[in-house]
Amino acid sequence: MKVAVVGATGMVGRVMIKVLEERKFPISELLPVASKKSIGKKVIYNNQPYEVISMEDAIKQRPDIAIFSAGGSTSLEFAPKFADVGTTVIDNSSAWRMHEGVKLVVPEINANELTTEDKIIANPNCSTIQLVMVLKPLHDKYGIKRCVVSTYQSITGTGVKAVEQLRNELAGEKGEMAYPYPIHKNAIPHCDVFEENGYTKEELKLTREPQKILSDKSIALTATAVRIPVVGGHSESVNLEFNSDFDLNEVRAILSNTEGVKVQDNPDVNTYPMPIYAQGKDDVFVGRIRRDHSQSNTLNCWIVSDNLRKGAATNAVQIAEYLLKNNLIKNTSTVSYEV
Ligand code: 11C
Repeated sequence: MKVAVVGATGMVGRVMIKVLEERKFPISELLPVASKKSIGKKVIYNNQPYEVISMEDAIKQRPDIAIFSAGGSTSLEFAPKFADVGTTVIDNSSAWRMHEGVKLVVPEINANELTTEDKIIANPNCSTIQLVMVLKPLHDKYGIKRCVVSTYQSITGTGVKAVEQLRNELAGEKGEMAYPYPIHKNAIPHCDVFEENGYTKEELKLTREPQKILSDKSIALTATAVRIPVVGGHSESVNLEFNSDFDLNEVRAILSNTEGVKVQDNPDVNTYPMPIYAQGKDDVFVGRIRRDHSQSNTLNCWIVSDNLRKGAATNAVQIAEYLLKNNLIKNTSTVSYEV
């Protein structure tokens, strides 16, 4: 496979190249792509340096797959151009996720929807992916009526600039601010931009994307997204109301048997998921599983995952692996995408 990684020098792009290498994705040619200021820089893949090239040069080379992590406007402009030359695009931005005709895929849940016609495939938001990995098996069993989620999100979700901001604050130095306030010793209830309805875009992703991935618009979701000074992953406090009652041990058993999910839940010995231990891992960790006694059929839990891996790079590479395994990559295109 000839694979382009668009946004190769960014925070997700670098993890993407590492995950492609770790999972031994069969790459005959790697095309690292980045913005003009990074052209000519080198990225390391399998101990070899690869020169960063421009978007135009990558399109000319008609890669089989292009994995985008370069922001929404870049994806909106360039994903259709790759699709036009027959490349299958896996896009990490929010640009295409809610487009009709673009699949929003978490491989463990809905990769079976993919066909050779899908030339732009959307990777969900990081906080959505870890949420739906837990929601899906419980929805299948008990039917989720309502989900209330509050997030505690890693600064790596914002990118290099936010990591720099925290570093500067810790060193007592001045520098560029990724957030409108200090992040050290703080919790900022503001991830992504505010919409007119008072919610942030991140909160709206968390309410809309799960319905699309689970193909069920009847699930009611509401979210509050908060940025905290943490780097290992996103954490989520989740309250789930089901259509039917459940047994706590059965819930633990269902989640323990779910591929990609690990239960860490033993309060007697202080066992629960935490971002410091989720960092660098591909699983979604769930714990603090307990009944909400304030109303019937309701459960509380705590979900943690590395937002740069399962929340971004790993999920995208798993999509690529599924396409390859099921012979769904054909380097021709009859589909056109309208922005
Ligand atoms: C965050 N979830 O942590 C975001 C980062 O829509 O893919 C990814 C933004 C997106 O702020």
